[in-house]
Formats: sequence, structure tokens, C-alpha cells
Amino acid sequence: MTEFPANSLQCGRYRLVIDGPAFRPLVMGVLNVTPDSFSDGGRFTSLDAAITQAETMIESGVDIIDIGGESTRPGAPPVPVEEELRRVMPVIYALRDAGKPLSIDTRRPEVMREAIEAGADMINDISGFRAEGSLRLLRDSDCALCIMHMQGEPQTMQQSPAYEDVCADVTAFLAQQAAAAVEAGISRQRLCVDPGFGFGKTLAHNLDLLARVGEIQQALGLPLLAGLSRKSMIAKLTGKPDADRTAGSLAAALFAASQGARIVRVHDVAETVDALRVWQAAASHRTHETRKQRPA
Ligand code: 9MG
Repeated sequence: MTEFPANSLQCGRYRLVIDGPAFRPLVMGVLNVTPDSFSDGGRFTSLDAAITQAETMIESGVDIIDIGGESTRPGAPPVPVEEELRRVMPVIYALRDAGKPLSIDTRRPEVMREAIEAGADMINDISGFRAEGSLRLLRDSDCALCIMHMQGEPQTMQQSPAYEDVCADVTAFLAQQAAAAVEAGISRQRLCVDPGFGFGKTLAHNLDLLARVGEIQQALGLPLLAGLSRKSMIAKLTGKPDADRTAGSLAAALFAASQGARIVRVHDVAETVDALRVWQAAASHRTHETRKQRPA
């Protein structure tokens, strides 16, 4: 298991355990407030529906709620910043006292600023905080930052993704952005990284990255978040593009956790929490038995 300099992630009002004996993989639940979301068909666009969905996630054992007002699926056009704010801000206000860390999925400094002022605990930026001024504005808060890798832009990123060496290129980008965050005055204890499955990547790129999640995390010395839930790679692997992607997503989340991922970002919270509990009980029992059998 990767050893981090500190065993917690500073996440706004919370300190999340990401290493050591008390660690278990954390579940980030997706709360899309976009009318065109690929995974929920826009069912949770109204405030009441979003709150109900968040409450269900909390009952199911979610650790972090990730609120997004801009669709990031391949081909999605950008939304105006005013519209993104109109979608996410009421949800932040409604959920800020719900007892769980709130993450805001945004690339826009304006949205980051308002979200932090309203009580958000984490910023999840699919562009890896490349927007001018974004790192500077987060310096004086204590929110966590999820630095994700994406090649290109959502509208065109799946047209012809290409890398010299996908793992090396992604790791180098994440290292560069983590260094930029530290340079801007942000402590490493507030950072996590994400290889960005499906964001400018072919199936082969995604599988290379998934197989090397542990290596990437170790190289960066930062907790890694894996978002594989309902991605097109799941449909490609099952060969059933229109089928329910839950079972495939669970397998992907478990595999990422087995490789050391500290956080998994998922749509199906209850199922993922159950699957991780069973996997972790079996895995830690096996470790315990192996230690018992070793001669002193
Ligand atoms: C917003 N969003 C959609 N997919 C994602 C993924 O894989 N990781 C992160 N951090 N955010 C994502």
C-alpha cells in the first residue's frame, strides 16, 4: 500500500482518512444537475429531486457528494457560467449542512469562488486547474482539489486521442499541476489526483491507466481518485452499449480500489458501498491470515 506523508486529505470542514489502519476506500457519489446528463437523463435537474438523490446517497453510505452543473460527457457543449451557477448554487446551499463533504465539479474560477464562499469542501476540476487564476483563488481556503487529466475538450476529446506513453504523459501532467498548486501556496495535504478515464482516451489508454493506478499514485505520492462509473469503456468491454452499466462499473471500482485508489467516483452508491465492504473484509482477512502464517 502507498504510504503518504500524511494519512488524511484536508477537505474543507473535513479531514478524510486516506491511509493507515483505519483507511477504507472512499465513495464519491455523482449528483448531476444538468438537463443533458448522460447517466441520469436529466432526472435530477430540479432542486427537490437533487436533494432527494443526495439524501439517498447519504443513507447508502456516501463519503463525498460531487455536484456538477456542466455535462462533461464526450461531445457536450460548454454552458454559460451564469447557467452553471444557477444550477449548482441552490444545491450547495441546500446540502451544506447535510453532514457530508460537498465537492463541486467545475472548471470555472467564478464558480469555484462562489462555491467555496457558500461552503463547498472540494473542487473537482476535469481540466486540472489550468484556468488562469484558479489556483490563486483557492489558496486561502482549506478546500481539497481534485486535479484531473483530460486531453482536449469534452466536445472533441474522443475524436483522436494520442499519447507517446499514456501513463507517463498523464503522470507528468498531474505532477506538473500538483507542483503548480504547491507553488501557488496550496498544501499537498489538500491535493488528490485523477487520471481522467474516458477524457481524451481510447479503450486501450483507459486499460493501461487502470492497470497502473497503483504505480501512478506511488509516483505522485498523492491519493488517487478513479472515475470509471458508467463510462463508455464499460459498455465497450461488455459489448452491450445500451445495457445497464452497473455491474461493469462495480467491477471497475473494485479493481481500482484493489490497485490502491483512495476514492472512487460513482453513480451507484449503495451497490458500490456494499461491494467495497465485501471486498475489503475479504482482503484484510487474507492479509491477517498471511501475517499469522509467517514465521516470527
Ligand atoms: C466530472 N467527472 C466526470 N467524470 C469524472 C472522472 O472520471 N473524474 C473526476 N474527477 N471527475 C469526473
